[in-house]
Amino acid sequence: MAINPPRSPVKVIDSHTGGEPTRVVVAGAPDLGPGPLAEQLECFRLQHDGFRRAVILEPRGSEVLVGALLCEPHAPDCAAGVIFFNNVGYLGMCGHGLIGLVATLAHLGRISPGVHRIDTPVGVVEAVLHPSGEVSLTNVPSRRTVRDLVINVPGHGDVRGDVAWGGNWFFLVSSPKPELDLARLEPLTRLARDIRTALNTGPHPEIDHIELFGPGQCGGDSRNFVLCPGLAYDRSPCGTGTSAKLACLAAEGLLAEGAEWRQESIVGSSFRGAFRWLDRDRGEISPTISGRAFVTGETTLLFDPADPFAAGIAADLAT
Ligand code: PYC
Repeated sequence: MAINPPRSPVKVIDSHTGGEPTRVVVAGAPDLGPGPLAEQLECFRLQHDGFRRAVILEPRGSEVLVGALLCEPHAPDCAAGVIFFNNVGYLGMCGHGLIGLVATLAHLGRISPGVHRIDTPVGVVEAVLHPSGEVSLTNVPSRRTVRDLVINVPGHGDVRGDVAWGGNWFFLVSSPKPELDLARLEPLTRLARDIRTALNTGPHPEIDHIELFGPGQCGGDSRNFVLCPGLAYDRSPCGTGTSAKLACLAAEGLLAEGAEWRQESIVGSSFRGAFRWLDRDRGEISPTISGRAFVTGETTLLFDPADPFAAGIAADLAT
């Protein structure tokens, strides 16, 4: 695996969606070829992982950032292709990141209000950029795969929840329901991390996001705390996590097709969600998530060959 940092400048545009940052690489990215996005992701992972690390890890980035590499779309009629990445690897899809990407393309004057198809490694996502700046994305088909799983989590006892796909794999915890307050980030992170370890070392190695729920506190139907793969928590309500939530609500008959669901994040930001049935028998839905992103900066990242931290700071890079 190649972990050399880039040598040339890399232009990025930063934004946040409901408080969660996205860093879109707009120039200086490696060429991943014209193949399907899943193939381009493999090329990125195997040949250019040093690029991911240098752009997203400290000291140029942080574990909170999600990166978005603009690439050649492969599916027909797409305005762009995108591969999302973070401090520990790659994401199939990213809802807040897709909204950030659309806001960034609008900021660059590359798209205007209307419908835009975006190619991702897990399928095509359709985004509507509204004249107000709000973005509604129709995510990849989502579904609940396991209902009411009970798992013993050392130090916490029995934990119950559903497994669902919303573009990433989620465990949506129904019990316990801890108090979701920003002042409690440490115990919430510990609980979610321990749940993930129990799932990953047991029956569900694929699950990389854990979603805890409580009552809405700012007018939403529900508040969540989402633990991301690299142990940061999502400041936004998590677009793929909200898609997974909609799949569970649909399967359980708790939300009608077309009805609105307001999902709040732990920082109090919110996404509006709704779904359309694709296949009731398979529990497959098409979720739509709406939110807004704001551009926060335009930066040129520089990589001095003499910089001992040009490749980023990570345990496996320590000297
Ligand atoms: O919005 O889907 C999302 C997301 C995934 C990880 C962080 N945000």
